[in-house]
Amino acid sequence: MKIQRVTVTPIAFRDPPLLNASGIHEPYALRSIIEIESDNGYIGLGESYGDAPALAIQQQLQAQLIGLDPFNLNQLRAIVQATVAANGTRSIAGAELAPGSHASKAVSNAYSAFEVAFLDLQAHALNLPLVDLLGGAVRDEIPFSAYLFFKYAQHIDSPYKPDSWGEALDAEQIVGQARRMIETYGFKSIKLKAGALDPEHEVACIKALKEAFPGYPLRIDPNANWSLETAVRMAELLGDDLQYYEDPTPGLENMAELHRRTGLQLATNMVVTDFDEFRRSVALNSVQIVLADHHYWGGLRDTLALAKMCQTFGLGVSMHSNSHLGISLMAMAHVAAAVPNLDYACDTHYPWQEPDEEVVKGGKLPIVDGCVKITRAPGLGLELDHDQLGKLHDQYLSCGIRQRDDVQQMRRYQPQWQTVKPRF
Ligand code: GKR
Ligand code: MG
Repeated sequence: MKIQRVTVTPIAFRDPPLLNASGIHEPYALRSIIEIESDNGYIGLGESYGDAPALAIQQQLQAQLIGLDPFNLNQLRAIVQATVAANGTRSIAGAELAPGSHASKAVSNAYSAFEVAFLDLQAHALNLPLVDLLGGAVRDEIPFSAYLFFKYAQHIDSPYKPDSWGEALDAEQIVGQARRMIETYGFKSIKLKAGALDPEHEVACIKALKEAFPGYPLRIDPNANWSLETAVRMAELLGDDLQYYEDPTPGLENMAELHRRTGLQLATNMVVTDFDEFRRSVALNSVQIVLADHHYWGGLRDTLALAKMCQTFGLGVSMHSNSHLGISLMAMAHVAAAVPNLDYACDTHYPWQEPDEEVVKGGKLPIVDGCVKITRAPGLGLELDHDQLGKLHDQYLSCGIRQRDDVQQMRRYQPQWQTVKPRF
């Protein structure tokens, strides 16, 4: 079996005005959709970062993959490494909240983008679900958490009508957002994206969530926007309210010190983002839970390797997300299905994407009782809707955004906005 067609299509979809440590989401989020076809007619799908640097590498790789055996993942990796090396690396300002766009992750994110499509193609050819190529499913229902954001009601100079979620800035609005997420999707745990407003206010919102949803595991994620002292102070206020404390403060050393001082379980998608950081984190005991993300950890098989390392060193494992569509969700679900030590519900931004903006046939994938179910259908079990793909590609062409920039977007609201880390 040989690869005879590779298509990389950048798309843009509507994204709500969600607040975070850097600033605010732009009106459109970018992704790339990858289609690989074999000479015997099978198709494999992938979804990855659509930001300009990531996209440029994916597009450079397209032609080089023609003629390759889709089972030869080592050759794929070698081609990706050689292509990235030939390009040199550029450091990208402000990419820390979209780690896949960071220059240091160029190989792992480009490899991952195609690895998922290669595995999907392999699984189609073998008439097996993709998870069977990852060792088989230890579960077929993968739990996700309700991922809450502070948000404005609409984007400044919005190019489209406001989303249906409305403003969420105070505790009552955040509880309302959680209630709608839980009623619609059945989530059993809650994560609050923090680092955007005053820390005491964000902690008060956690308290309100605790009161409104007794027994629900809670997490707060300020994306390293709190100093060590602020993180310690907030830990005192939080007491034992949290299931885990996600990236409150920057750096492996600060996280280690915070754990020493508070004893709280710390999780991260910021200080452990590759195997070298993993090694340093273990030496310092910086984090107790690693949030994996196959998009920048080097694909589904490297995510399994990460999970194994977590098990070896007694760390918990779960999953991080960025704004994404259904191919990514299903890839996350298949790898999560194969991780025996998946200890926590995974993150997903999926509820924030609009129902008319999915690129897979059948529209948005269901999340029921807080879980995504994987089936015995071949591969990821998905097919592309080419009309939808074309529509979202046109939107990419017309939206003008080529690289996520939450800082610049925030300057449209507050012209003096600076990148200060930590801000609080
Ligand atoms: O979408 O604003 C966002 C998040 O802050 C995202 O960029 C983070 O990468 O969800 C992520 C996280 O858990 O840190
Ligand atoms: Mg995080």
